[in-house]
Amino acid sequence: MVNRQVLTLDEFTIREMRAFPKATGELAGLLRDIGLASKRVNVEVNKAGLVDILGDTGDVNVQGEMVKKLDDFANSQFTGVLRHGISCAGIASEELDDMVIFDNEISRNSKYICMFDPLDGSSNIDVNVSIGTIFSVYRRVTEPGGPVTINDFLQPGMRQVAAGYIIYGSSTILVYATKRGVNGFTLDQSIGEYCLSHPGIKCPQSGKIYSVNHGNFFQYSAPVKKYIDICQKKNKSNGGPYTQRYIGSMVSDVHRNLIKGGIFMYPGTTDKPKGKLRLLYECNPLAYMVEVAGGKATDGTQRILEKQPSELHERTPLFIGSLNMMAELEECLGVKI
Ligand code: AHM
Ligand code: MG
Repeated sequence: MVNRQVLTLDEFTIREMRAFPKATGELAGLLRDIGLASKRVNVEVNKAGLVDILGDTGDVNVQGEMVKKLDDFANSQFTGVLRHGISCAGIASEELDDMVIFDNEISRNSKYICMFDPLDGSSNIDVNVSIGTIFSVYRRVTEPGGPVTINDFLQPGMRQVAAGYIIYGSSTILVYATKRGVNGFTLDQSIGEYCLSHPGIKCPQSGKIYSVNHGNFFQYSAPVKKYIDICQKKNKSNGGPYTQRYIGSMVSDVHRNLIKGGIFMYPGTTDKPKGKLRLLYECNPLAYMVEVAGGKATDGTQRILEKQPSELHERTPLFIGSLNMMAELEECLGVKI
């Protein structure tokens, strides 16, 4: 039986907005636009095996990675919907070299900008493993009325107004956070609506799952190796050994750890001291969500959300998850953040 009593995403965001008498409804509109784009992507993800949308486009993106056709499709859906919406003045995407300024009357007067990774976990597209979209919303620092500038995008993560992700998995779920909390909405395919299914998500303080790419083990620093060692040891005080889970779609790994408790790590390696993940499109939004839910996110030396970005496609090491596991990690790293 489908429960028709639950709130839809729109109903929920409008109710939230009513708590702020000065709210204009722009943020609710922006979240609705993101929801709409994600439903279109969801349709394509679900039939990906049937149509010629898998595989590579033959292009290489700004990160030096092969662009998958579905990546490209997702990127154009999110960009298009936000461009034609009434709440967003410009976007930056992991798939595009530069920011896109929406140069029309309505967009110029909008107060938000949005950044996204249109399809995270692209290497999993061809093999039916969960993938997702990650997004991040900031209030612009330039005055509405004119075009956005790079300064609107290079803001520290703590200035996010909202952040979220959509996972196209065993079911499709949209989870987003504002400073008021983190809430999850499962797509009811029969009515085409996201319905509130995970209200008030809190990240458990302790967990038993650690997620890391073990293939890179010998390239990690000695303190990171030491922490992985602790994760694998029998340990009465922390319930170890922990279970290792690594999907290779960060959005799914972090979602699972957010619900069940756990830690996700993408440390720097000797080859790539800043790791692989992008600060603006991947780390900031997830760090914001996990912090609102009561967890923690650092790069091993400072809070992710306090990092001042210097370029759109900047990378950073990432450690994110349950408070007690993050504390254990910090002990190994010899820092207190
Ligand atoms: P992508 O945005 O190109 O998909 O890359 C990011 C993904 C993350 O989702 C995932 O955690 C990581 O890459 C996996 O990388 P690796 O295969 O090096 O462990
Ligand atoms: Mg990604």
